[in-house]
Amino acid sequence: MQQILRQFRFAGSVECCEPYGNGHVNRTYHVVCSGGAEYILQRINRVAFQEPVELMENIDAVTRFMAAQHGPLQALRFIETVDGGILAVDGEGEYWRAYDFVGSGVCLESPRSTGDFYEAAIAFGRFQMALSDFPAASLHETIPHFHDTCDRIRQLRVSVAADPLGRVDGVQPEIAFVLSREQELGELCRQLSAGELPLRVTHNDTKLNNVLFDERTGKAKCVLDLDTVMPGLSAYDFGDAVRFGASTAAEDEKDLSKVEIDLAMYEAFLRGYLDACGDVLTRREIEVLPLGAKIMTAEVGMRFLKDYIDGDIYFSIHRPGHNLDRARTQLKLVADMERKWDEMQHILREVAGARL
Ligand code: ADP
Ligand code: GN1
Ligand code: MG
Repeated sequence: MQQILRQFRFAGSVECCEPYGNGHVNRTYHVVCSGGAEYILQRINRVAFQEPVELMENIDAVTRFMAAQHGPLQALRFIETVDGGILAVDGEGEYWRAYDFVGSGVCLESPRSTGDFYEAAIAFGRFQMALSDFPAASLHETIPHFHDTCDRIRQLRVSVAADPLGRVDGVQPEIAFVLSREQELGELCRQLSAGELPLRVTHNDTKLNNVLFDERTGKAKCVLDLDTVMPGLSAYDFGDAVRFGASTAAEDEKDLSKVEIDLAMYEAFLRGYLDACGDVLTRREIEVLPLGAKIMTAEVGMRFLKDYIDGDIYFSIHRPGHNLDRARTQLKLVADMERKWDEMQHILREVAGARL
């Protein structure tokens, strides 16, 4: 670790460097220096991100673009390395980066109130608006086919066929749940390829803990975790946020009876998202927002399931069966959305009003 810490131009000598946050993909540390300067240091996950240089080019360009706008969201800022770059490589060939620590802030694992979730929606909606003129063609695809749900189903089938650890027998109901919905889960891919939905520059990983709230005002202050900023659909950002933040239980809850979609949270996010970016969304984009919630939830469910079958290669796990527990909560949420589908549509019509 010392070897990595020495490679960044931190203000002062490093006094403390400790694991930080609840991300599933990168390895994150909080660094405190003499004099009080604080940083986030991250080891980039090479299973997820095969082209770290391109990944960093994306984030660097996006954060600079946002900083130049002086908008309400604070832009992340990379710390330079001693040789003037933004990436450091350790003795094992792992890639590291550092950011200014955004202070006086808090990341939430679940909204404390509908007000929190409304604020998160404002942040992701504003984030999308801030990037509406960003040159999308200059962005690298950091994870090819990231939200291509049809391809995710194909990948699940490949893992099921390979069954490297003999885990498939134990997850037949979960596999059947996904495959029996294949047609509907492919709906956003189909509408995108048919040109019925516009590609925008989206965040693509809109978990609540990727927003930092100002501790004092309770307003969203900064959007974090820009690894997957790429051309995408508004329904991806809306849907992924709802699947995480509008669940009544944690993403890895073992007791599935506790897992439901909270319609008050869904409504709060819908209001915030439309307040922030509703004026630019097409009618069709607004119509498919509930479908986005269902498809993104099923998609993450099948990704957790695939990773469980593969032997827990992609997502960090903290206990045996962790990815299976996560997969099950997501599929339970999908089932609950199906039960509440008419209400979800009704809330959409109420909130969107004349926009539909
Ligand atoms: P992962 O891709 O693994 O989810 P993130 O970039 O989301 O990694 O970082 C993990 C956590 O670290 C975030 O949820 C947040 O709590 C914290 N974090 C990340 N960047 C910053 C930052 N610049 N300032 C303050 N906290 C941060
Ligand atoms: C990962 O990196 P993190 O923890 O914010 C994943 C998302 C999943 C999420 C599930 C790059 O998000 O796609 O929805 O876990 N990020 C990547 O919790 O794969
Ligand atoms: Mg994250």
